[in-house]
Amino acid sequence: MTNREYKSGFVSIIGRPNVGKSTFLNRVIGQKIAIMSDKPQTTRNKIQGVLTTEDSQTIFIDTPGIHKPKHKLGDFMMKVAQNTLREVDIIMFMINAEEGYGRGDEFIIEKLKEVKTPVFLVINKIDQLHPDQLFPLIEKYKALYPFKEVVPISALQGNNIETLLEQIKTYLPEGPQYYPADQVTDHPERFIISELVREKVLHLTREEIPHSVAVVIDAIERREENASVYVAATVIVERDSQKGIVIGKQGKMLKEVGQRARVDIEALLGSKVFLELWVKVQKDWRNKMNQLRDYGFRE
Ligand code: GDP
Ligand code: K
Ligand code: MG
Repeated sequence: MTNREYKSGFVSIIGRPNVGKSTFLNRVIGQKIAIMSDKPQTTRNKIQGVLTTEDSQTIFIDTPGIHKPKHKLGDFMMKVAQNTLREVDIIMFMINAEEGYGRGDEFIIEKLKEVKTPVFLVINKIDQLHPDQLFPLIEKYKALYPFKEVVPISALQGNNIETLLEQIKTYLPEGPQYYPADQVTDHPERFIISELVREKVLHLTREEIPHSVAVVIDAIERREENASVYVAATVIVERDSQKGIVIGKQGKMLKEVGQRARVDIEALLGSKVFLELWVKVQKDWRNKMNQLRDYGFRE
């Protein structure tokens, strides 16, 4: 494997609920799912899976706000969604062959018109369709948007998946292998939650806290008794003076950070959230994190 020929990049899978996004990912990735990234373009996005082959690595990412219209998502999430669509290498727009065009699709196609990223139309569940019905469906969608590729698949039965992966590869730029081939996921929401808290700290403290501030999620626990989620997080700064700023007078700043972050986390999880925040000074935090990462530690 020469580095020169290696291809890698990011693919955002969007589509209405139940079109088969998870089924597709499970088929393609199986257990080999990763969730953490240092790459600026993927922060604030949930990494759903990393597919590593001899000559390519495809990182599938979730785009909050595009396929979750049920939740009332804040400006932040919508901004995230739009930026994501701009920054990925390929957008996979998945539809359900059985259902045809629907209102959720209309919303998504409007968003697609605002970006230049190549878009694939992936028609899933073709096992449920008579072949005669496929062509009119393709024509219908082609009239709505200039898709770069149209690929009918069955994520459940595995039909045409290899073709789709080959097509994806042809659109990926040359690039490095970002992730070790064997990384597995832990809690998929962890990373977004830490970024939501971090964003509030940066926003509310303005320029006083450097961007290197880190947020580590200590716990995410579902509490069945009151249908809520308990989240504990630690804001890690590098100096005592920064700790004072983040906590604020009589804890006012930290309280404000917590309140704002909680609202966004509730929108993200679609559930009531209790958020507990701590602040810790840890000198040389960044270097230590980098060392830990070499051993496979994930934030
Ligand atoms: P998501 O909400 O987009 O992630 O959709 P899921 O992957 O959870 O799939 C929703 C339902 O569609 C599940 O019951 C899947 O088993 C089913 N499904 C997914 N792909 C296919 C397919 O190719 N054919 C058929 N017949 N069912 C599928
Ligand atoms: K890239
Ligand atoms: Mg799903």
